[in-house]
Amino acid sequence: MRRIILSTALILAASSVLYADWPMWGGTPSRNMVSSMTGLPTTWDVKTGKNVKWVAELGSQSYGNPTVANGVVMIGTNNEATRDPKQPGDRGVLMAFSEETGEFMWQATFEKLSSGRANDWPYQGIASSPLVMDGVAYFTSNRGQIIAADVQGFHDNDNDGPYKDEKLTGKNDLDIIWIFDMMEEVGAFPHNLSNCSPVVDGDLLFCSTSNGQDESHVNIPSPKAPSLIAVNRTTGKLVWEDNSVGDRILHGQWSTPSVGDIGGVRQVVHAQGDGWVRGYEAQTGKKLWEFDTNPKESLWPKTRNEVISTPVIFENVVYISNGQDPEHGEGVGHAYAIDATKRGDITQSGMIWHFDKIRRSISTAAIKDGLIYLADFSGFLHCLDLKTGKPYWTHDLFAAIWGSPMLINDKVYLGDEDGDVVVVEHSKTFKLVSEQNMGSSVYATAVPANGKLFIMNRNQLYALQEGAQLKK
Ligand SMILES: [Ca+2]
Ligand SMILES: [Ca+2]
Repeated sequence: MRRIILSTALILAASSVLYADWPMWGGTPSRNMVSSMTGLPTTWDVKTGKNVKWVAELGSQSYGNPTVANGVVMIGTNNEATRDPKQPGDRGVLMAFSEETGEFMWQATFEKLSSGRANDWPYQGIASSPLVMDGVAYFTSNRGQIIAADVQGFHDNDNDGPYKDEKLTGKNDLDIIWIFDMMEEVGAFPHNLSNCSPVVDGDLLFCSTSNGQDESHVNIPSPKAPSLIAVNRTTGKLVWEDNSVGDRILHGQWSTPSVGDIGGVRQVVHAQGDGWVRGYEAQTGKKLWEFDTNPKESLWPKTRNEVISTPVIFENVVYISNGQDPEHGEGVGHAYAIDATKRGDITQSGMIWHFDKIRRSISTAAIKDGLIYLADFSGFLHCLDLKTGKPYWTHDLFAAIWGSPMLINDKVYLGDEDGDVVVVEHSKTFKLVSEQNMGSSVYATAVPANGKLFIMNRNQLYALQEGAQLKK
């Protein structure tokens, strides 16, 4: 495997850049949906091919978000594009493409769990975005496993280990380094689908177990299983686990953890199945604080929410919105700025602001220049003052929003269920730059990498580049 130092990409990302990878969900461990990349297209046309560099065919439903690193684009989807007849039927699939050409490189396929929709919803595929570090891609399979795999697969003519028991070792197959099975090792019972996009601090990799209810939506089969685990990223062995939630899981656990320095302490921050957000000392797992994102009088499932969006860490403050599974439809939501230097139950003491004009949200925040962008499942994009939470403007996209606003240089990109992607000015005053349709629902977040913009719809991945023209 090729060893590439991640810190290079992070240093580049700090200033205005043309070239930087997007090596994880959110680009960096703090998960702030921003990039200083310049020169990306603000208009394109998938029908005429204007500013389209390449397009790759995915399965029929794609909920993983692209990761771009080491010249490879990885993306989670299902197996309806069956690329290998030896791996037929409904499976979770991670596909890897050449970043430059869009050429298919390799895929990981995982058969569905025999327990069915309770743990592994039919046709939903892999919903994790890989984290790439030192040439290794870490992601969660639909079978509740954390997988460490070689980004170059078998293209390097080397079966990387310790895991060497791959049944398929062709050029298009997955080269596994280790597997941590969260269902076997820590007894997790993922509700509907495991989806965590891992994050790393030092030697530790953090992942949500997606532990939740069974199909009765009452019973929690594994109340003693952790919500959050830390494993050694080299060996794949468990280092610490936390189960602050216990039997209070409202539904599932689909939020993904973030890492950052808060008040001089390296913290991993995770939103959990009881609707609380918790901060831990990253290396030890010691719980430092917890914050309830629901008003005390709220009632599940009408007004009380779980948290599906990812916490964003920015200058000692954690920003989070709550919401529910899209299947539950629209409803009231809440967004908060939380002072994560406080300790204990900080629901009162740590609340900097509370924005209750947001609806249920599964989107993650973008923060820059004293502004915060939030989106909700009812189709609204909100621009607020970062310090006070006071709204500057709200824009109605007229369709459900699953993805997150992505702020690239001075433009905000956001897609919706109708397949429209809007581009708006990064400004206290609303100004629409453009709107283009991608041909089918856009559930993912636009991803900037190395002068290109990656946008996926349900079944296709587009690489957009200024001046490119896709031949039709
Ligand atoms: Ca290899
Ligand atoms: Ca291997």
